[in-house]
Amino acid sequence: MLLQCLTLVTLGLGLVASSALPPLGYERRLLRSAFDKRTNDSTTKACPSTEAPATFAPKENIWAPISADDNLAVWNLLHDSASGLNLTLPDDAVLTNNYVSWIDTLHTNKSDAIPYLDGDGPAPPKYARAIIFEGGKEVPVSQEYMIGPLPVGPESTIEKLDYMYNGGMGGAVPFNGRYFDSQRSAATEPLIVLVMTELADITSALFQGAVYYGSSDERTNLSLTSGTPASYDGTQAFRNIMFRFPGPTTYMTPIDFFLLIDCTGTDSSLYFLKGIVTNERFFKTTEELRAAFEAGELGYDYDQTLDADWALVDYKPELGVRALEERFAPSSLELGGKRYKLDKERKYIEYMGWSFYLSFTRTLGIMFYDIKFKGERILYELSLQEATAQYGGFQPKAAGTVYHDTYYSLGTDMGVLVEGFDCPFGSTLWNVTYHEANTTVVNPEAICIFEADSGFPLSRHRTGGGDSEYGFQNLGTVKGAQLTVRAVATVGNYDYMFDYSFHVDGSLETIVRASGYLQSSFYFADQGKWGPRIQAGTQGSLHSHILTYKADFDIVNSSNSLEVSDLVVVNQTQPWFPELGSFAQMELNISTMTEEQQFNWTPNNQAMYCVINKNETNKWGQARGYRITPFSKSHLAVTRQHDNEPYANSVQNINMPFKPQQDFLKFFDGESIEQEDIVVWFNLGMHHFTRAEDVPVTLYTEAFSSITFSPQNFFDRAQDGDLRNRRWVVPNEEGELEYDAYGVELPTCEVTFEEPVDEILTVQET
Ligand SMILES: *[C@@H]1O[C@H](CO)[C@@H](O)[C@H](O)[C@H]1NC(C)=O
Ligand SMILES: *[C@@H]1O[C@H](CO)[C@@H](O)[C@H](O)[C@H]1NC(C)=O
Ligand SMILES: *[C@@H]1O[C@H](CO)[C@@H](O)[C@H](O)[C@H]1NC(C)=O
Ligand SMILES: *[C@@H]1O[C@H](CO)[C@@H](O)[C@H](O)[C@H]1NC(C)=O
Ligand SMILES: *[C@@H]1O[C@H](CO)[C@@H](O)[C@H](O)[C@H]1NC(C)=O
Ligand SMILES: *[C@@H]1O[C@H](CO)[C@@H](O)[C@H](O)[C@H]1NC(C)=O
Ligand SMILES: *[C@@H]1O[C@H](CO)[C@@H](O)[C@H](O)[C@H]1NC(C)=O
Ligand SMILES: *[C@@H]1O[C@H](CO)[C@@H](O)[C@H](O)[C@H]1NC(C)=O
Ligand SMILES: *[C@@H]1O[C@H](CO)[C@@H](O)[C@H](O)[C@H]1NC(C)=O
Ligand SMILES: *[C@@H]1O[C@H](CO)[C@@H](O)[C@H](O)[C@H]1NC(C)=O
Ligand SMILES: [Cu+2]
Repeated sequence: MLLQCLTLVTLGLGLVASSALPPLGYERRLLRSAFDKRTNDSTTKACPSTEAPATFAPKENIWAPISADDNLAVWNLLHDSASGLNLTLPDDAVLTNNYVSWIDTLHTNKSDAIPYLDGDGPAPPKYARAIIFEGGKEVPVSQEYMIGPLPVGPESTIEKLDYMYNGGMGGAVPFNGRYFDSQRSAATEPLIVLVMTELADITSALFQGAVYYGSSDERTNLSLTSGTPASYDGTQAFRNIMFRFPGPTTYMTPIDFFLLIDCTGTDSSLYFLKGIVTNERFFKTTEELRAAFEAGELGYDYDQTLDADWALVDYKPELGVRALEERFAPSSLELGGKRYKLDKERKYIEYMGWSFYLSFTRTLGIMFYDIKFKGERILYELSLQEATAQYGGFQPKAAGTVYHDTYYSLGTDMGVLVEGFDCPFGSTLWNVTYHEANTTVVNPEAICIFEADSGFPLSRHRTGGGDSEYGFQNLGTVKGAQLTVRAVATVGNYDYMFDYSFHVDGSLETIVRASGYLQSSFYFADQGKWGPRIQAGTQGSLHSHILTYKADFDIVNSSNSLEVSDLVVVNQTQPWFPELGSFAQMELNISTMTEEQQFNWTPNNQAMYCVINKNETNKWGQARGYRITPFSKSHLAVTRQHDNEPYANSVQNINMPFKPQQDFLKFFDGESIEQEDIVVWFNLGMHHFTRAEDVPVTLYTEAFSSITFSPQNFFDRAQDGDLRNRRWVVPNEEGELEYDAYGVELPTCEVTFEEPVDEILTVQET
């Protein structure tokens, strides 16, 4: 009967495969409507329900994003002439106006949140934050404000949001360091058009007829891009412009032509050309370039491809046929029904002893608060802080690029997920919402929540002996499963997949994976040290991804320490081994970190790092804690929690690397971290040694990194004894195996079709 369930699913998918363009969610609807047609007679049980059971969060979600109404009210308050901000609407704005860049949620201070969570008081007030570009000021700046309390009322104020920035200018950033928005791009366009028009005959001759007369000129068949930083300390601004062939795979079809322009200040008539790079040479002026061109010194042995489809992530039959590949791949199904509960309103989730609240901001994406296991707090907050990509190369774009994806509002790039492929069938899909000007944008189905089989048991043991032919007395095995919350942010070329997996044993895994297009460079045979050739004219540019996270541990409460258990080899003597004399043995050298610091994993993982609470011991007298276990490359830092140190980075830091608005290093001011409220900051990352297999896109199988927090003497024993999803197998007197399923049998169900199965198959083929 189970088979029928599975047959149905397979049929459903077959149907989709045969239709040209099934709408998103089609397969899910098919699955659900089929399940709904189930019968319920005495011989069958119900098929799994497709909705998660509801629960009710114990507290308000005080970290929830501000509502559409709040955003509109804040927008109107800022634009009211009484605010004194003298704002222009962004669509009408030029560099010398004041206008709103974005409005987002300002997170509640922990010192206000904890009394609410653990006490009976009212919820702390909510606030919004807004970045306003103040190009109309005497000294033009970008200034961030905090607006609240919300909802907007007579008590609400607009104040400078300075308290969380330690760079000396509070929430202000000089004009040159501010976000490079469309208004700034537009201001540089006339200079670019002037230079590129003058050089059109040269670009046309060198690059298959390609020219740039302006982004909206119909003769133009080059696209341009420039990265960050666009300033070093806010006293200057520049663009290192790279040109590419446009099209759906433009990231992979760069050409060898770069303009370096200075665009300091709000007066675009002062912007000037710093030089041109092509053919591995630097030309200070257009005249120098023209002289080299006319002397026949410029040219290539090969061209960039004009095929816009070669790197699309679609089916490429020319790669061959694999046996049985026409069959649908294995899929995870929740046969017993959903085992997690949701408070959809408050974005609160409960699963197998875990509970937590979900939050979201436009800059940081999904965030987690008040993570508890079996009723005890493990983490106050777990959130991404920054997604950095640092490039290397011999051309100005690659050599001069560091991306901070929070600058590009990474959260707004979290987009729709394809059920059954990006996330398992039956996943709960949640929308992401953020605000643009006075409107609220919904990215539908951008977060998925699912429980899946781990693919291996959580634990098992077979006790040998006994008389049966199986040769054991008993065998115990426990099913492994975890709940994952996932979102994928497509920040331009890259598709970062962020997973947070809550395991049934109380461990919590943070994983990041990267796919999407390489940011590539034009290929030169003598520049192999910055990456391999991946197409006739394309080099995959060498780069590293660094994903920084914040883990604000509260092991039971916020009096925590970081314990280091170092594996050391020590010479010792023992009276019971007189023949050995002095012999070497390993032992643990256990210490507690006393001061805030940044540190690296020890080579060969020879030290274990645990956040412990010395005031809480388990039954065996061990301090209760959570271990931090690395995978891949990651680095750590530990600081005291402060309300004015909520984030590791500022979204506008990228253009201020020499004079940061927010300097993470200043967090390390020698404060004690013993039995204090400590925050662990950690990096996940991958050095991307680019390869031909990054075409069409980087593969999630290779580009990933993760970290696990797991109980370390937090309990008195492993938290698998209370799981009934297990089998206890004992041979009986006849030598047959008897299974104890603890009442959790493989669910079975029966589905009847309104039409005979044959007819469905016919429908499928037409
Ligand atoms: C199916 O039938 C059983 C027993 O007859 C009953 O307990 C159960 O509630 C029914 N389920 C549904 C979904 O109708
Ligand atoms: C308001 O801003 C505009 C620029 O957008 C500026 O010209 C004008 O002087 C400002 N008014 C005041 C009162 O500051
Ligand atoms: C650019 O456009 C010109 C004029 O239409 C055409 O001759 C040339 O082939 C195009 N080049 C590229 C690279 O698209
Ligand atoms: C939002 O602002 C635009 C002007 O930019 C205005 O036309 C529109 O009515 C506003 N919408 C609301 C809901 O206030
Ligand atoms: C999610 O977004 C879709 C499309 O905008 C909308 O129809 C749906 O009601 C939203 N769901 C929730 C729970 O807000
Ligand atoms: C944490 O609990 C211990 C007792 O177990 C207490 O001494 C300590 O003050 C508490 N810390 C905080 C921050 O509440
Ligand atoms: C142990 O003693 C041996 C011989 O005395 C010496 O070579 C070795 O370095 C010592 N090892 C450690 C870990 O101190
Ligand atoms: C143990 O660690 C301390 C520093 O925390 C160090 O001084 C000491 O040498 C270490 N002991 C051994 C045997 O490595
Ligand atoms: C907490 O631990 C410290 C030592 O680590 C001890 O001095 C203090 O008495 C403990 N407090 C409680 C309430 O257990
Ligand atoms: C958070 O705490 C800081 C002090 O560290 C204070 O300046 C700020 O106003 C508080 N923010 C909110 C939203 O209450
Ligand atoms: Cu990469």
